[in-house]
Amino acid sequence: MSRCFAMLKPGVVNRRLVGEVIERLEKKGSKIIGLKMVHPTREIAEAHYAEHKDKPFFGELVDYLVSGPVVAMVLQADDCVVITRKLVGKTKPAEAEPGTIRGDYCVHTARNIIHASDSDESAAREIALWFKDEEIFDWKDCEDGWY
Ligand code: FUP
Repeated sequence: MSRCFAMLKPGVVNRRLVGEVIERLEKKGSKIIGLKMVHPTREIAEAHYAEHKDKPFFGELVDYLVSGPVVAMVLQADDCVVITRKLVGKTKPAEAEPGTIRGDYCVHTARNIIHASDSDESAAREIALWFKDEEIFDWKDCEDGWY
């Protein structure tokens, strides 16, 4: 079992797409073990995207993330990072295949509606950044085996 951090960016909340996007992740069979709405501080937004701090789009990216509440979650499944990234699609909406979340719901890279960890190491770092241990619930999965 591995874990992936995913975050619906402020545009998803604004466009009333929270349920629809979560439904896609949940129906795949990943287990939601953490879920909360949070209005990110600039500090957490900058820490989250620290790897991009020297990129020209960093300022805009952080401004977007702090512009309203996000929905943060922790997913768990076999190969959870790979599964989640496939559902999310490529970073640039123009390259994201129809049927993926980014392929279906956005046109601007800077507003690409969802974040998902790109490796197990990033997932561990991001989960620790956004969630306290007591906010994660590894509940007994009665459906385990059916997915
Ligand atoms: P991803 O892991 O798919 O979210 O992609 P990156 O880590 O490369 O990018 C993080 C965020 O930076 C993207 F979600 C959107 C933003 N970005 C831009 O605004 N312009 C770019 O050219 C690349 C990324």
